[in-house]
Amino acid sequence: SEIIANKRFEVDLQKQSISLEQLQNSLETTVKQRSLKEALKSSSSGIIAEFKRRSPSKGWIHRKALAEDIVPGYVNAGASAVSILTDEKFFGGNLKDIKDARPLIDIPILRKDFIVDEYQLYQAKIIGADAVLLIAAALKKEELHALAAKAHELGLEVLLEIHSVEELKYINANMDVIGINNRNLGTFFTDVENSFRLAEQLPSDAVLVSESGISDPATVKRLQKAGFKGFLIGENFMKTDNPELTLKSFIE
Ligand code: IGP
Repeated sequence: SEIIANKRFEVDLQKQSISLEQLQNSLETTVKQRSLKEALKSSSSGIIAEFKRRSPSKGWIHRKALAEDIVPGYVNAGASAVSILTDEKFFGGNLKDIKDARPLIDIPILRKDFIVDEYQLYQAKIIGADAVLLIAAALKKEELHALAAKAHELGLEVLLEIHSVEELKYINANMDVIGINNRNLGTFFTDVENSFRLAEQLPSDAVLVSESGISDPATVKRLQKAGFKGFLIGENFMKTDNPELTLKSFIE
């Protein structure tokens, strides 16, 4: 798609100012790792609260939001992990958003972006992310599997995003968490039933996350009953005046 083509172009540009080798050399050897998978398996809220300024479907949601203001509130309210969009062109994010949030919180951070190159895995590690999203719809199976192996080598967990039965073949032992996206990538329309439908096809020991369009606590409860351990929620927090309070209302 357009987003993926743009991402490949962007990464090629970034390599011209900082080479892959330079990134590799700036990796620190002793970095604390926080497990997204374990955070979701423990009896916590399971909510992965997303920091997202804009989206292609909604336009600006919260244009001036700062990660350092919002993310600690998510933790206070009981999030199990946070997801931070780092794509600039389509989502108004930045690597700096994770860099700024990292020292303020001690729960797993997911780098949410369109990962197409191992270069971005090094970036993720350097800015302090604990996990990365790999999107089946964006990559060939072999490409995705190579990126997942590299992510593990760097000490990053992998959240594999699927949205249809055809993508079940992407699952292998390197996928720590499986996310089912409720958003139709063609129409941007969200339908939570997609999670229920696909969950039935997944191995019972998979740690499942339902992604997108979750708008009320009752839906979280229904998903929980169907075996979901994680709930990735962005817009419904970011669009309110007080994302922390909104998240709280989902947990109590
Ligand atoms: C969050 P929502 O509808 O709660 O804002 O959705 C998250 O699932 C969504 O941002 C997302 C996404 C993605 C964004 C899911 N997969 C891939 C960018 C790329």
